[in-house]
Amino acid sequence: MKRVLTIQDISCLGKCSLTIALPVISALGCETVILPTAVLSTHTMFKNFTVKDLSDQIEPITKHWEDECVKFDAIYTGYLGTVQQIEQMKTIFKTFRGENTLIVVDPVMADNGRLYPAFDMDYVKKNAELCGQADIIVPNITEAAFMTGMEYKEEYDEDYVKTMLSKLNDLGAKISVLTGVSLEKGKTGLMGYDSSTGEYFVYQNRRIDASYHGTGDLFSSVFVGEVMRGKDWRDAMRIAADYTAHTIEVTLLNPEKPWYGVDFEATIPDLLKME
Ligand code: PXL
Repeated sequence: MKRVLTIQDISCLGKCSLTIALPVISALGCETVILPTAVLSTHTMFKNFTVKDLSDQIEPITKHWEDECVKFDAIYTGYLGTVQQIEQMKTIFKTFRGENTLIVVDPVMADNGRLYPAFDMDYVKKNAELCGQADIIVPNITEAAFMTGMEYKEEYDEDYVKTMLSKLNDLGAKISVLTGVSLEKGKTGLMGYDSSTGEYFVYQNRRIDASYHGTGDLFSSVFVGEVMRGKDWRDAMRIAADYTAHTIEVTLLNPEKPWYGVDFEATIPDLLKME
């Protein structure tokens, strides 16, 4: 069985980061090892959330794993809290990166043209450095604009996305995938670039006019799980995009109208059948 280490916060209520990554990657048949970077009462879109930073636990926990000679097939990082934690990720990559360990960095820090609360340009710079150490990065357009210094645009053409991918590639990851890329009216999806082949990959899906928290984490978790199941990265991306869109549609039908996260629990059985 593949073993995946995922490093992100736990938002106790809110359906994002580890409360998505753990069930989803496990459902895809991987042993999922978690390293929580902080415990929050809810994600940061709620008001008055509490935060307990766990930076001081990262070193002793990983030291114990090192002593136990633990190996990982993949390491996937998501929302981190501080510049110091990004530095800690670099050490973890160095310590646990085996010949075949896939490192996926989702530089979660911004959306819709804006940084999330508590992040600044220093954090952006450090995240760009961390991306440089990954095999695959999956920023959205906002995160990529911040990391590359490009202007954030809501309307753009393929050339804008290609330039952004080329600048992302300069950060140093092997494969860069931009999420939330809309190249046709009524569609959205992704565009990726593989530096080892010079190939682009585009996938466009129906655009759903709804935005929920945690859908980026859902996308990345499915992607990591599917790659671990043996899928090519392009197929894994397509499945992750289709599944995320399907889950948003199912959530929109929920008469309780959940606002803070999607009903991925209802769609996991569908995920397991997707090809
Ligand atoms: O889904 C990304 C995410 C993860 N963790 C926390 C967040 C967010 C987005 O805002 O607040 C704590």
